[in-house]
Amino acid sequence: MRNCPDQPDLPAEGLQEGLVIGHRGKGLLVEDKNNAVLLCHTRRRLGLVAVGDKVLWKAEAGDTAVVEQVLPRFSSLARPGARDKHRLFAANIDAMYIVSAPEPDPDYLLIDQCIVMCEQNHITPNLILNKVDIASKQQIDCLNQSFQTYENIGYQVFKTSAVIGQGIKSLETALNHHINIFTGQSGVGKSSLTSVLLPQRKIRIGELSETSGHGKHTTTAATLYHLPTGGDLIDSPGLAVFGLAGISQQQLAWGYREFREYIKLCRFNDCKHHQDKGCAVAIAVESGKICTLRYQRYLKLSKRIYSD
Ligand SMILES: Nc1nc2c(ncn2[C@@H]2O[C@H](COP(=O)(O)OP(=O)(O)OP(=O)(O)O)[C@@H](O)[C@H]2O)c(=O)[nH]1
Ligand SMILES: [Mg+2]
Ligand SMILES: [Zn+2]
Repeated sequence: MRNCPDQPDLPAEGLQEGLVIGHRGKGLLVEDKNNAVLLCHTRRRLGLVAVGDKVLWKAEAGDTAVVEQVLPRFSSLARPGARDKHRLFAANIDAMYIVSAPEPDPDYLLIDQCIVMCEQNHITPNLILNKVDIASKQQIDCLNQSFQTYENIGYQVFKTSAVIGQGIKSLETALNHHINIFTGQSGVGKSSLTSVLLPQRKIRIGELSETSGHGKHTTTAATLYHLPTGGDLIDSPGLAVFGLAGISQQQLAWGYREFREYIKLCRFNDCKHHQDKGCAVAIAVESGKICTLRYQRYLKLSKRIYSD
């Protein structure tokens, strides 16, 4: 049964609100109002659905349930998929925590891509440097310097260890009452941190491959958990590249927040901030007001995505 057009806010008969907390094969795990989890299938016409989506579902004959409608989202994250189709990654998130570790080596290009996607989608990006327990003094000095760049432009950095519990309290406080997602490379400890924050849940954690030091993609699908202190946390599979699904050159530059005050001073409106004449961003880099490494990564992404 359809909604009555005069009462668009009332769900049609038999429809109930639910929250998508995970995927199972082609089905969706939907939590109902009483926190019971149902396995639902979806209508073909439904379009993209992601973890974090609020949906309307209804029971069907024979103990099955179907998702009929996706409710409007306040934010969404997409990744490029096969044949240029975007894959929805998560919905209704307000904060992202990009997790890195001393091992595997941090991928700053990936961090920057995640930040750009957040800036574009009104999601607050934060950084976590996990596994501080295994870093040597020399490694820590070097990592501190790299992460300081992000703190200098206003992003919060949490230094944690899922093994010895360092930094977990302040992370927990920051996550409180928000809808958060952990992203980052495979093997950095997203699921381990999730597990420490949700001690009552059993979450699969991977072993680092001894030869490469890289993870093995232990987490294969995003899952939403309710935090005991309030708010939600989505643990997601490891990323190699985030991709910048559907964003323009201007949006990419805007996603580098420290460029913004200079972008408006560039001589040309359509400045790409490469080697353009009168580019205020490039001048700010030369005079040390913008971190050269961040700028170089911007150039790399920009040329990769928009090479004419
Ligand atoms: N020493 C140390 N090891 C850690 C820490 N956090 C995680 N690990 C280890 O790192 C490995 C990978 O941890 P996971 O939590 O599975 O990593 P992940 O980011 O969820 O990986 P994917 O699911 O593949 O994306 C496991 O062997 C963990 O025990 C930490 O703080 N310190
Ligand atoms: Mg994992
Ligand atoms: Zn410019």
